[in-house]
Amino acid sequence: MGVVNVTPDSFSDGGRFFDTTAAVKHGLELVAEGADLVDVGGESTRPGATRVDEAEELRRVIPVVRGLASEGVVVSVDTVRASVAAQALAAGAALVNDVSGGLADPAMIPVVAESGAPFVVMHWRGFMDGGNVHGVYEDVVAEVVDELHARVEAVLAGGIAPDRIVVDPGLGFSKEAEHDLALLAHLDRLTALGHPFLVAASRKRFLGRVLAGPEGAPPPARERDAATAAVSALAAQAGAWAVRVHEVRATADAVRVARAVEGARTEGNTPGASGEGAR
Ligand code: PMM
Repeated sequence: MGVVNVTPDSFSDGGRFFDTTAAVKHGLELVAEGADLVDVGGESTRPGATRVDEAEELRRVIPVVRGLASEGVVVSVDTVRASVAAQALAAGAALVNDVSGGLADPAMIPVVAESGAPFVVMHWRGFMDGGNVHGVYEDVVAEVVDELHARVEAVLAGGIAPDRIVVDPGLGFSKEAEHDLALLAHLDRLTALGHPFLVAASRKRFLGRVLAGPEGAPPPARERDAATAAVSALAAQAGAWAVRVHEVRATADAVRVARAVEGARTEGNTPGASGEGAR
């Protein structure tokens, strides 16, 4: 899953038309680099980001969704607003990615249920002025799995079919680096929920922390793509349904390698095991 963030800091030059054109072009490039779907979002959810109003989010997102869908791209819309999800689906989006798992807008689950589209349910503990609520955990893996389970129950009760649900641990959302790493170390526990899972580690703070080491300064976000691809390989090996990344090429390669290694495992390919191999 390649990311197209239609936010002023992503595509800052020129007017609105340029923004849309540049965003569509970028989405097509991500597909050419190996993305199977493109996630279009108009509201940054990063810590410190201010919320955009609904009209502005619609202006940013809908033309890009329409443009990419009309080119045959499988588009997911990254929004916590039901109205944006509904209009994006009408404009050709195939999937709704809600970082609040349906919590931010009570109209979201009915809208998605009605459409029959797949729904990404992320672990989320809420907005706070200028970011997300501070997460306190005793056992982050158990709590994230339990809270996701509760969200999945709510989503099912709201009429979204079980085979339309994807879960996501929500790396970096109300989580510190140690929490994100613990979640990545235990992705197998997510599979117990019985739904495919998505991992979105791309360029996130915890990777900056890992790369910086105990004393150093974290490298800027754009210098975290190799680290992101490493997470993509690990996530693919753990059976992820998708990885959400800004830079697709390295991740597409990482996923191919993980798949090839998995293929060698499942085919029971052990060259030389019959005694005719290397001497
Ligand atoms: N993270 C961001 C945005 N959308 N969607 C899902 N499903 N999971 C995530 O972890 C997630 C997301 C924030 O990342 P960005 O601002 O770097 O795109």
